[in-house]
Amino acid sequence: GANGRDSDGVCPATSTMSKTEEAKRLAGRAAVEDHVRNNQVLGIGSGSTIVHAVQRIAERVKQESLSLICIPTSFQARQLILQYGLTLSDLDRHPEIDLAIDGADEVDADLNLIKGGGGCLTQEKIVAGYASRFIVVADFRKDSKNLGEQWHKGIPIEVIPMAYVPVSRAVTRKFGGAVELRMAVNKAGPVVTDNGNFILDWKFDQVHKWSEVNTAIKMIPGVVDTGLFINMAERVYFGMQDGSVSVR
Ligand code: ABF
Repeated sequence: GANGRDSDGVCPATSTMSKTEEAKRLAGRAAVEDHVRNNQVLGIGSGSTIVHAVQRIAERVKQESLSLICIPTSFQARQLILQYGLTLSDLDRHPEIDLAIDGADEVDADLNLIKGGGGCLTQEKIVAGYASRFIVVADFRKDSKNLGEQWHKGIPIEVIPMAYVPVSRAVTRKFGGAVELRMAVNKAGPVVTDNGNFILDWKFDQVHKWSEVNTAIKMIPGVVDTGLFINMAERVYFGMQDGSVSVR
């Protein structure tokens, strides 16, 4: 998938759709069914689950002659919008979004999220932040009680490249744990975001007050944004293993 981590060890070409992929599909389609309406400005998230939502949006645009405008959260989302023939726009022309739909890496009991496993957190947070409503689509693996119980790769933090060392030190000094610079899959260099920045993955070692931690990390000079989405999601659609969709 776009994030290179959705394969479940099952090859889609040779098997039926995996349980996880089917769960993503159910969640993505259900959210579009319930919330997309004519004349909306939509925020389009990133990752592998959102692909299914975009497919359903494109079907409905055709079948119901919907008039929709799509604002991407990443280069991937932009390509997806274009590939499915949807109307691409931006926040200059549409600074108010009616509905943003996006994936997540983990969702806790209060609908706080970890995002950015795929690297697109900053634009995702901007789009979600200027949307009247923010709906998340995910498979059953993302459902969690406390952050960190399901997602073990830490909290992504987008940083200005020149500051990644002092930011790493400031985060561990204040909040403990360990910080890693995210490297490209071939280890040839760091991952570079759509905004030309680096990503730190902060592996925290205790449960924190996430709202406070998020604010404090954002205040560290050099930090662009964090993958903590606190109090932003209105509803989360989980595709379940039994083929149902659970809405929280
Ligand atoms: C992006 O893709 C990220 O914020 C999040 O990490 C991830 C979700 O992707 P997937 O749907 O592939 O799990 O939205």
